[in-house]
Amino acid sequence: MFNLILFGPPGSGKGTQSTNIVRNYKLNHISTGDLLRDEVTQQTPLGVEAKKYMDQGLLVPDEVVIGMISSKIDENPHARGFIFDGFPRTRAQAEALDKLLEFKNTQIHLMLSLEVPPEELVKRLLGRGITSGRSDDNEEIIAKRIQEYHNKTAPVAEYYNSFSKLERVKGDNTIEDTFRLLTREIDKYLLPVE
Ligand code: B4P
Repeated sequence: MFNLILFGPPGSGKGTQSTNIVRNYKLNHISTGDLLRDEVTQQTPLGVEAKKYMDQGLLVPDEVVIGMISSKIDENPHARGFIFDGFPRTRAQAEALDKLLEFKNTQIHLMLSLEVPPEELVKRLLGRGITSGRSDDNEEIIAKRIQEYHNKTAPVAEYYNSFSKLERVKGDNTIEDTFRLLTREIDKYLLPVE
């Protein structure tokens, strides 16, 4: 099993690149953003609670997100591996993920961090907001999300760096060029599936 974290600030292209990586390597995709938005759409109790945080650009509480991840891993016992997109976003989430994987006799093998300048992030997210209908893709909430990222999420990269699992990848090229840089790192661990 090969387990990858795709990391980076809001709008860095985690969701975009995950789609390409899943196609190439046949990993199971776990996006906490997508899972939470599904819960919101279905108006489940978890979704109603999560929406309060998401609409303000704040992180959803750790225990909510960790519970969701745990059941997704359990649903796919024969996966070739997982790509975690937008998770972990706090040190507590990272430690919980490590414990969950250890329990299954596996681990995180690699964290790829997409590096994109702040002005490009804002431009992309405002662009997406025009068509996505996402209530968090507006100027005020984008600023809040980037601030949350710097306060709570950026330290997670240092956590994995301390285990020599972090690789930083330039994320402000075209989607195709960024994908090539990512595959160069993944290919060191896993062959693409034809
Ligand atoms: P997410 O759904 O994870 O979304 P994101 O960080 O905003 O975007 P991403 O980096 O995936 O960017 P994308 O590829 O779409 O989080 C949303 C919210 O959910 C959070 O704010 C939080 O409230 C909550 N949440 C999620 N996970 C959580 C967790 N673990 N703990 C607590 N709360 C959690 O790209 C953005 C745009 O850029 C797109 O329009 C795309 O087309 C464009 N783009 C991408 N790459 C490009 C490139 N190379 N060039 C030009 N444009 C590009």
